[in-house]
Amino acid sequence: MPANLPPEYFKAEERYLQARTLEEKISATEVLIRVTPKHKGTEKLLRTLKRRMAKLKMELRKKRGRKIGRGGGPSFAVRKEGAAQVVLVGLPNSGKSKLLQELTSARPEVADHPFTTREPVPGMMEFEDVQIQLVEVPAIVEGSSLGKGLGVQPLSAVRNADAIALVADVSADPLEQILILVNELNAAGVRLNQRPPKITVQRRSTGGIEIRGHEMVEGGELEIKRVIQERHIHNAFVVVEEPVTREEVKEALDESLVYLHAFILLTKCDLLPDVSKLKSVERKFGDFSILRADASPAELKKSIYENLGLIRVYTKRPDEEPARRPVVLPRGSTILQVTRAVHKDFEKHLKFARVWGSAKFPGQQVSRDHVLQDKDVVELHV
Ligand SMILES: Nc1nc2c(ncn2[C@@H]2O[C@H](COP(=O)(O)OP(=O)(O)O)[C@@H](O)[C@H]2O)c(=O)[nH]1
Ligand SMILES: [Mg+2]
Repeated sequence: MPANLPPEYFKAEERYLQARTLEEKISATEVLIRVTPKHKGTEKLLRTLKRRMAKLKMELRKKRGRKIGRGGGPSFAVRKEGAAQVVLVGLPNSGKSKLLQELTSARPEVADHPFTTREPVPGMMEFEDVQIQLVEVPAIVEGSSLGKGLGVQPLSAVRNADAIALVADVSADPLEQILILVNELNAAGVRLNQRPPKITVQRRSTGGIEIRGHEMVEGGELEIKRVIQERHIHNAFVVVEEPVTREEVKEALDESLVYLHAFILLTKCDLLPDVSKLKSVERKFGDFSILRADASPAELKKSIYENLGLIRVYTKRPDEEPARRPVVLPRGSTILQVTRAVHKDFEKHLKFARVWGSAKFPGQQVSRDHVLQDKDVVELHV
């Protein structure tokens, strides 16, 4: 059976072949495993890749003399704890460690020499009754995606996050720093504050390629077919839901891309920023929230929490007090999602729910698709 390997596979293979360090080899192999389609024809290849990965990690462990990567998650990514993970990404000396110290109980070294932090450092930020994990990622420099500085390792540590804080020092040129960060992340397949083009590809085993909405593709049906076949996909049902350019078709089919929410966090505001430079950041990144690190810790924590697009819901049983710890869910979640989060079997048994907070009146009975707000209390009747 043919393996049907996508172009990202060959790109990653090229990266693997050119890798000079173990870290680079691991990162490339990670991508190879991720983008290899999972079917009978690739079983042997996947086995080989996984064996290679295990070997590389063992070598790295030996080299570092300790264990890396926990819980079988992607290497370099820090295992998530708390309601969400926010990674602090910035150039050397941008003030990442200092932020982590101020907002969490982690005690990373703060120093005025670059690359003090060489591995991701997690810390837990307490905001009211929610815990948000902040992770300082080793510094990124112009060319990180090509192996400069600490190489691609810091870039690969962000892929698993729920949000990215782009940390920029206002006493240097903040716009230039943010542009470098965005470019390097882009080159590593991380898209910020964007959504993937609305194209879905459902693979199937026979029937050729069927496309709905091909008139919305730049270059038409022939073009989209060409891109799909380039990926060695020969049987699929494809739906295009919005007008897309050639480039967007490629993006939509590139499984190695991740789409993350990002915001800007300006540091060293005490060093009298050049106002015109700050204005240029606002102009260029109007669709990013811009937070200042010189806000009080309480305000800063609140802004970070608000950037995550989460809501807290306190569930209760009839005639009992609401739970002290909230269930934390994405904004827009409904009664149904709360029910699932509480217990996977609850959904079938849910009779009705009452809501305090977002309901028209306290304790109103609502349907299972009622959209909840932060701090709602929900009484589940099962
Ligand atoms: N004046 C001033 N200096 C800061 C601030 N934050 C960090 N620094 C200094 O900048 C240098 C780098 O800080 P650090 O947090 O280690 O940066 P990192 O490399 O991004 O982790 C250190 O000398 C810090 O004392 C700040 O808000 N104001
Ligand atoms: Mg640091």
